Amino acid sequence: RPRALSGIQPTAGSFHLGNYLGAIRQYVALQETHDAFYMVVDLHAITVPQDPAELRANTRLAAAQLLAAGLDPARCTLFIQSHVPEHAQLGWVMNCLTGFGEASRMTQFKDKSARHGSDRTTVGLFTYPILQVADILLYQANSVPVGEDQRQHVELTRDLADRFNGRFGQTFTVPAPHIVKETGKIYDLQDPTIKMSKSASTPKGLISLLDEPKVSAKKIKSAVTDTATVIRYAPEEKPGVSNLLTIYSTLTGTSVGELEQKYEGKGYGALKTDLAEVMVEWVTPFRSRTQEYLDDPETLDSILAKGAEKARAVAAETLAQAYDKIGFLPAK
Ligand code: AQP
Repeated sequence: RPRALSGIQPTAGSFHLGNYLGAIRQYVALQETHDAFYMVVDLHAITVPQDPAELRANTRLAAAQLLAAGLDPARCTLFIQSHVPEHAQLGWVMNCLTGFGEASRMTQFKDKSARHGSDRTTVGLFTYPILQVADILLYQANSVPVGEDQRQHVELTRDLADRFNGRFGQTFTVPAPHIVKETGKIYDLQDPTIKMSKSASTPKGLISLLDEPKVSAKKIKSAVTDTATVIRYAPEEKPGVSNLLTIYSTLTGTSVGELEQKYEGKGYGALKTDLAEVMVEWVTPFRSRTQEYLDDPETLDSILAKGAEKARAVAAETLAQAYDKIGFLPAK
């Protein structure tokens, strides 16, 4: 089986609809076809300040949500990044292969550091894409399910894998991004020209999956559309309606074409009311499943312990090969 690897930050508490449709749904799908490794990336979380107690709670909460969304520990390996020290170790190696200018071109860093203010931006935030390179290469991943915003980081991973292999001999699998065209970028409900994002979106623009369902329903109903009334998928011309159609179509498995037909001659209000209901039906069981995992921390921790053990076996082997190729003297 080909390998898949991806990670998600525990920082916001609740995942948002963009995380789910852009990434987590693909994690669930790929566990059927791939030897899949998924992790909660707590090392990435500390690139911005974190309260220790909150970080610990949010890490468990993130794992609980991934299980609630459909990850099955019998079908995939779910673990916490800091439980596998090889990530930081290979991360250092990758830092030493990356050009400063090359790292400076990462647009996510530019966006995020602009948001935090340059005096509060850490070196960790600058180098986090390089840690991500190590995350992926440690598992010899073929496929990396992510949203569109992560494409550049997977490209960097490919470049560094090629560079290492070229310099030291074949060691790493060169991975490809797995980005679903339709849902690779879910947009903010209030400003459908920007992506839905935990740090850039306003509360009204962001659907947090663990919010009260009626809060999410209200946000759908007050989503920004345009002044016309025709329900048609046209991302350039009608970004708001098109975003709602994408969300509706993905959550229900109805094609966008069928939805356009269903709402022909009806106003935006009808579409939003129905989508609000679809959303409530989706988040209600998701919230209760998440709570069930949180109520049983022993089961959750044991899933994560087994996951870390499996992940570590793979990561340690890859790291040992890389260390050997580099010329590090083996510890006796
Ligand atoms: N709006 C989105 N549409 C599609 N996919 C998205 N992802 C994030 N936003 C969207 C994907 O979710 C995965 C996990 O993201 P992350 O934990 O790395 O967090 P992030 O990218 O930092 O998420 P945010 O909300 O976008 O955070 P900020 O505001 O800090 O930048 C990734 O695969 C991502 O592509």
